Parts: sequence; structure tokens; C-alpha cells
Amino acid sequence: MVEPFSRSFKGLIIWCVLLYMIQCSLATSNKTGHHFHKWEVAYMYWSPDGVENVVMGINGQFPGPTIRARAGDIVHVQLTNKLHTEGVVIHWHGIRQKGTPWADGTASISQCVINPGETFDYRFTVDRAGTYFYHGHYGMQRSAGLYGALIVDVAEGEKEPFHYDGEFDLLLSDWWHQSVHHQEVGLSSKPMRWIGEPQALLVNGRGQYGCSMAAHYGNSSLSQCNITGNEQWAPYILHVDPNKTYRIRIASTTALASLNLAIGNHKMTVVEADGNYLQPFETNDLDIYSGESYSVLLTTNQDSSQNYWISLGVRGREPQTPPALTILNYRTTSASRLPLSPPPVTPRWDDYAHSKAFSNKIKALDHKSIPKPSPTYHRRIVLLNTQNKMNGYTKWSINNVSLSLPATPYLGSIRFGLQNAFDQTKPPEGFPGHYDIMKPPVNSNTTTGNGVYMLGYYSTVDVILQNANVLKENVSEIHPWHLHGHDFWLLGYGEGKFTKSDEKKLNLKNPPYRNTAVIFPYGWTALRFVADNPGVWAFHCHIEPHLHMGMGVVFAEGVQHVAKIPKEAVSCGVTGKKFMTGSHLG
Ligand SMILES: [Cu+2]
Repeated sequence: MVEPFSRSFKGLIIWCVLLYMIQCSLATSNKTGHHFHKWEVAYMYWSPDGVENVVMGINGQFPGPTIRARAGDIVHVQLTNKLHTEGVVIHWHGIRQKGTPWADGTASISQCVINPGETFDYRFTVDRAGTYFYHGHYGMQRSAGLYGALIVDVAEGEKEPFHYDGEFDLLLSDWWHQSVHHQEVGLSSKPMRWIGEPQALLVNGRGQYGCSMAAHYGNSSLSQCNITGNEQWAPYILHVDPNKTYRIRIASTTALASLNLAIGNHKMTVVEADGNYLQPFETNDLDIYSGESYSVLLTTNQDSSQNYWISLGVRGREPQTPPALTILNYRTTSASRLPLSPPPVTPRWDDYAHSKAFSNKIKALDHKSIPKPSPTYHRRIVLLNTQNKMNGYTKWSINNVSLSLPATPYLGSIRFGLQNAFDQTKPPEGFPGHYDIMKPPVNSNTTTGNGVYMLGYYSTVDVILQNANVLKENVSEIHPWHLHGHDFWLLGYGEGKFTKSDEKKLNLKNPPYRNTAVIFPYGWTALRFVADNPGVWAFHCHIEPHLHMGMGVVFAEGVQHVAKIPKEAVSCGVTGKKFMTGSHLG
């Protein structure tokens, strides 16, 4: 009697375990969404600002399709290059690529370019809710129009730490009529031919060149735009209901312009930056630099029989581009009715006190998703930003080295220990103490290099970005620096040369956790991050022509822990040759 009972009992247990496992796997598959997208990148005719041109589009769209996922989901983009004569890669800006460093989409750093006709699979987890975007990261393909939005909602069952009734996504960019090829040749010619200021600022790929929607308000030399609403360049209008709260996600993928956004009669409450929550603060206007993203809350509590302007102006460079305009339309009135008052005037381009005051208001929210800053650091790297000459060519350099990327992606060459793929000498940790940042360089000559800052795995790294004078007397520019693969604590900004006494000014209490930080003219910016993501990561100025002229460095950490790099990611250059000769890798 005992034997059969025990057998059936065992069977029952096995059944229970099996049922439990099935339930578990169902529960997991419910939780982890999988988003598959088949994309083709191709040039196509488009009129981003009313002038027909050629843009780099995705599946016939400009900007590219918006990706929408939930935190913890897997995004899979199968990208086919339909450009006829050039390679392509796409970087997922703000996504840290934990465990998938080969999907970061940086040419020569994380992967080989995808050649015309080839397909590459980007498969990665979006681990955190927030406002992100994607863009080309080869040559100047961002300027060519290769970008789109990537929005991650909180995981199922989770809540945002603020409430809203509706949402808008604004992707900001700048646009030139001259082709990127023309621009690239100019930048790398002797003497350099600068690209100049953009012809138009775009909101969701839409701007107006040669006319203004607000021309009738007076002193504009431009004529009134004649828009039916069906044009590719018709403004993206925000339709709202009265007495609601809207979340406006704003991301900037400009090639050059630093921007300021203001909404007539309305205040905004800033709640998110680069995918991390902020201590909410109210503002009349918002500064946004290339590579940054924000969420603001807007309450529609104004006269609902009116519409209001949304204005976007240039910061940090004397603007020759008129502000971008669009309309906040209360559904209680017709969207085609222009606002009664003139558009809000954004701050003067060189009002840096205004920009600094804004930047200093940004503090991290005390939230479980944001780690507390490490109180100390293991290594401090000081990066001097200068403009230089090299045999008559104009370059940007870091500690007098202008970055020139190698043919073989670092991820493969470092992982497989190949010594001949890039310069093995260590790039400089700082610059001479007597260097005068307020004057143009005495010896302006620079060198090019492609060395790597090898970071101790799990070490805490401080970076002091030090701004300086450019080649021209009394000029120092804004540079927004973007770090791949990590967020950093933005410990603070200061004037002049960073010294030991500036140490006490660093915010170790509630620094914002971000992936992009600006350096102001003649100032410094201090960052801290933990090198906890095995891979090779670009850290560079997000102004595309500046990066093109060498303004970046390369960090690597824990590369020996990177497992299973897909062969197609590194089948080029020296690693490609190794595959061809059948040599064993890793
Ligand atoms: Cu720059």
C-alpha cells in the first residue's frame, strides 16, 4: 500500500512543480516585452523646412519611427543599409547597453560600420523608463537627418513620481541646406570652411525657412508663412484640453545649436533629465543642449479661448537662424487661429548667467532608481578642451590630442588582445599646470591619436572637463559632453581653471544623474561615475562637427568580461582579418 501512494505522491509533486514552472514562464513573458522592428535606412527627397532636399530616412520616414517600450523590455531593430555608397550605424542615446556593448552603435568603437546592402541586428534591453532618442554615429549622419525618438515607459505595476493626463514628444534638431558631404569636406579642408549656422531649427523634423508664422507681429524681415497643414514642413501643433496636466518630453539631437524653449503665458515644471527624475522646479524657459533630454509638466490653466506660441531660440552662438515656432492649441479654439500676442522671446544668446542659473537648479530626486554618489574617487582625469591647428588643418583636441578613430573597432581588438589595432600608449591624464586657459594656445599645434583610457573595472572615476580659449582671442564655446554606457553624477560647474579649492564646491548630496553635461565658456564641469559596464565607450562633445574634428576620448573597462560578441559586429579591420585566416579569437 505504501509503494503506490508514494509513487502517486511523487507524481503529484512533479505535476505541481511543472505547473509552477509554466506559470512562472508565463508571468515572465508577460513582463518582458519584445519589440521587433525591421528598418531600412535610405536617402530620400524631403522638405524639412519647405525647401526640398535629400534626407537620411528610415522606412520612408523623417525623423525615423518612434520606438516605444516599457522598462525591462527587449528592443530588436534589424537594420538594413539601403544607402548606396556609405556605411551606417545607429546609437541608442541614453541606453546603457549592460551586457550588450556591441549594440551601442558607435562606428570604430563598438562595431564595424554596416556596409551598403548589409543587415545588422541591434538587440538590447531598455532597463529604465525615460526620454531617449537614437541617431547615426558614423561621419556626420546625424546632420543628414538620421534620428528618431525612443521612449521608455515605467514597467507594468510601477508608477512615475508625478501625474499627467496626456503626453507630447518633441525631438529638436537643426538643418542645413548644404549636404553633409559638402559640410564634411569643408571641415577637413585647409583652411577649414566652417558649416555656418543652420538654415532652420526643426521640431519633430518640421521647420520653416524663408518665412515666419509670426511675421505679422512686426519687425520681422520674413514674410508670413502660407501653410495648409499638410506640408512636410507644417508645424507639429500641440492640441490640449483646458485644465489638464501634460508631460512634454523634449530631446535635442541638434548637430550644433544649443537651444532654449519657452511657451507663451505658461510655466513649466521640470521633472526628468536624461532618463532620471529630478526634484521638480518651475521655469519660464528651458535650456537644452545637444544630447540632452527633459520632461516638463505643463498645466493648461490659461485663457482657453486663445492659442499660445511655443518658441525655440539659439543659445551660445550669435543666432543667424530665426526661432522655431509652433503652437499650443486649446481644443476649445481653432488650431489655425494664430495667438494674439507675439511669440515669447528666449534669452539673449550670450546670457550665460541665465544658462548657469538654470543648470544649477537641476538636482536629483531622492528615488530608488537613482544611486547615491560615491563619496570618493579612485582616479581623476582632467580633460582640457582646446581648438588647435595640425599642419594647417583646424582640429579640436583633448589634452592636445585630437581623436582620430581606428579602422578596427576597439571592442574587438581589446577583447581579443590585438596590439596592432590602435595606439597602445596611454592618453594624457591632464595638462601642464602653467597652461593659461584664458588665452589662445601659444603653441597651437596638436597631434592626432586613438589611445584608450583603460579604467579599473568597478573603479570610481572623476572627470574634470576644462574649457579654454579657442584660437581666436576672447572666444570660448559651449560643449555638451555625452558619455556612452553610463550615467554620471554631475558634481558641479565652476569658473576659470579647476583647482584643489574647488573641491568643496562639488555637490555630493543630490547631484543630477545624467549622460550629458555642458561646459560653459572658460569654465569647468566635474563628473563622477563608476566604471561598472564591461565594454568600450565613447565620451565626446555632442556637437557633431566638433566630434568630427577630434573632440572626444575613449574609455574601456572590464572588456575581458564581455562574452559572445556577435561576429558581424567586429568582422572588419584587424579583427576581420583574424576571422578570415581562421585564427582563434578569444
Ligand atoms: Cu564641442
